[in-house]
Amino acid sequence: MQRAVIVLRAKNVQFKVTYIDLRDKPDWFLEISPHGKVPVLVVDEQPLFESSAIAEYLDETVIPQLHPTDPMKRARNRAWTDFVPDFSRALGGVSYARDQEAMQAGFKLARQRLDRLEEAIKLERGNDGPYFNGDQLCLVDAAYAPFLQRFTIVERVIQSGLLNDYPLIQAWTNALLANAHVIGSVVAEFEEIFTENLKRRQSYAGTLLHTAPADMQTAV
Ligand SMILES: N[C@@H](CCC(=O)N[C@@H](CS)C(=O)NCC(=O)O)C(=O)O
Repeated sequence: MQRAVIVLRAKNVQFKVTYIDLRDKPDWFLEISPHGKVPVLVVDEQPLFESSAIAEYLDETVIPQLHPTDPMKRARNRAWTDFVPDFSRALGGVSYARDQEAMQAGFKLARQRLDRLEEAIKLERGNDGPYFNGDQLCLVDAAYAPFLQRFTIVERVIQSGLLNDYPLIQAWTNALLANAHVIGSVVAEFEEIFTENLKRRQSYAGTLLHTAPADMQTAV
């Protein structure tokens, strides 16, 4: 969902967001979302699902092109975008670990995935960034931003210093979180909603949080 919004914003497309309560999905949504998942992009009454398919469709139909123009570079960008589910699951293993022991195991896997990504940035980029390909936000950036943003919130709570060993990813994360399209891709109270979710999911990180408003639900 957030990836699609970042891409729509980066392309200056007019759009309307409808948030779905994923614990109580409306019938109209289930009719247009084959797997009952967000995001769904409706274009001229035709629904499109899957973040990557939506991002690719937007990149083919609306300027500015966010993928690199060189076919080899573009393919490698797609390959690194395909790494996002593995990467986000690993960070989730830290964020949603139920206790300290599980969190330690989470760090181990997260480090393996962060090693891969840090190396990729080093090899792929050949410039100072700060984004994945250089000084312009691209589709790979839009794919990783939501997970790096969530992990940054978790990190403020757990203060593990995990990203200190990954200077390229840390600098990339800082640039993404300062980007107006990324900032505007979530609701203003996103951090409260996300931290409330950490608590609701009984994560160890959630237990480190103190007071927070009750009964908030995420729709992102
Ligand atoms: N591969 C899909 C994954 C989408 C996905 O897992 N969406 C989650 C929220 S981030 C969802 O809608 N979950 C609701 C459910 O599975 O019932 C994509 O990238 O679009």
